[in-house]
Amino acid sequence: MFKIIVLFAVLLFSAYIESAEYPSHVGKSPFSFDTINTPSNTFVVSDKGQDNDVYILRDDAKTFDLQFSLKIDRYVGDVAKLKENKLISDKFIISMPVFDVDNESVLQDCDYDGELDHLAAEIDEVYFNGEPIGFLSGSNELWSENTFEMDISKLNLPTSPGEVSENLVQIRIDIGNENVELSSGAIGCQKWAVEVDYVTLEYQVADPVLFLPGMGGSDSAFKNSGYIQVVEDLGLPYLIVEHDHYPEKNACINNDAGSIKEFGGEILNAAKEFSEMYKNNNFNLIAHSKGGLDARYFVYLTNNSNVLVENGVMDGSVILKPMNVNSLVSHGSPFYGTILADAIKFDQIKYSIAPKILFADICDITIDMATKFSEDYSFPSEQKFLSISGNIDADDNGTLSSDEVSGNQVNQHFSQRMFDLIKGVSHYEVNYEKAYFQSFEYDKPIYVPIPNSSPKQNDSMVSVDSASPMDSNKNVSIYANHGTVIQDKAQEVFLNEALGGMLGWSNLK
Ligand SMILES: [Ca+2]
Ligand SMILES: [Ca+2]
Ligand SMILES: [Ca+2]
Ligand SMILES: [Ca+2]
Repeated sequence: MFKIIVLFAVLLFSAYIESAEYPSHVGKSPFSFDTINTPSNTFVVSDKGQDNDVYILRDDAKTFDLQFSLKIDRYVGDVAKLKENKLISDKFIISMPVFDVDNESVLQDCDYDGELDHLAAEIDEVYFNGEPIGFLSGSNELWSENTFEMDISKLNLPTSPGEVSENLVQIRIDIGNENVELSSGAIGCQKWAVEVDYVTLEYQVADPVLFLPGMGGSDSAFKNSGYIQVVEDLGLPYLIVEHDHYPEKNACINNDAGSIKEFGGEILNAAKEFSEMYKNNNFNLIAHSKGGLDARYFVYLTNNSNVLVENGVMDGSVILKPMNVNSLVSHGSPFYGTILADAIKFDQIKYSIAPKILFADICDITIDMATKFSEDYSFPSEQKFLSISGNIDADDNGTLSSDEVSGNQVNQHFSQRMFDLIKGVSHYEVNYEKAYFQSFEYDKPIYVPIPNSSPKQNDSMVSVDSASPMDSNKNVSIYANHGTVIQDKAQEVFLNEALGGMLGWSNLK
């Protein structure tokens, strides 16, 4: 019985080892690489190659005595643009723990002729991608960390998604004694040996962007707004996560925020597919309208289901890292719903059938549903969240001019009606009165609009309050309607916060 338990324990333990996210450290140095950082596509490690962990002398038959291959599979974007925008580190760092770099010259009879020879101290020359970059330093019989800082332009990064680039660190051992003249007239002495446990290289870069459209899921709003171009100009890879179909569940019947969960799950699938190609695990999100609610659910999924994606290669093994969201920028997102959806759901406005058919998810942004959803799936404070809200009535005169509605999804007449509704009505109360259908008695709902205590600013579809949730780190309100809330003014706010502001996209170590 005891043996069986032990066997099970061994099986469980080995299963655990196999599910590790990167190969564990092998080698004698006291500084394991994962005490510095976890291996990934930006912290690349060579630990177990044929030249790792061997204590060897110079081999005169070889140009390089030691060679370490560091592979990068991540496509970071347009490096020149990233550099210009400070979204990639200017430098990268090569590090390696090395054993026994002897600093002192010695007198020793290397050619065994009975006469001492003057031998140089240990000089081990390091090369990166064929170029000499310096010498190892350390002490007799001790491990020492060696680091070399280099310009990012020297790093071989993949130039397209799917490519794997290679970087070579090579070392020539004991070159000071390669051509030393010995007392017998012979040339060269193999005096000093050295050992390298592992080699790492580290750089920092900002994360790709997922654009999350609002209801209808079309990519056209983001494309027409110029937002895509702004991100392209930063040099970052991106994807517009379109959804070209209606939600499977009709939110107006199910009442369970099902469409938000459905589209949140679709964002996760799209993100996984993107990661497979780009080998990134972190994302920045830019959402319009209901996309902000979908984003909440996607963030919840990544934080709670440990989705592992391929994130680098290490000595031939794939490194896995959990998918994660770095930041969210929302634009006119109805986090606490919109009275417009309530009015449509309760048939309190003309033509309410059409939007219910066109957008089967409209009822998930009713005030009660969206508010409960935003509370249930609150955004973690350690992830950055910028909310941008729109106020359509730029001159505050209560009347929407053609300028104010320009770029909105609906015409001036509808914009004004929706603006007035959101401005004036807080919510609907439902009373029931007895009614008859043929001879059946039933309770007929009567919806009573309850006015706002004070007029609510809005973008004609979503109020400023609803688009400025309690759990965002910062809210900025701009003069814009629901269509233009992703245009130039919003893009300017976004850029300020991404490059040096609270979103921290350029906070590279
Ligand atoms: Ca000699
Ligand atoms: Ca040595
Ligand atoms: Ca090693
Ligand atoms: Ca006005």
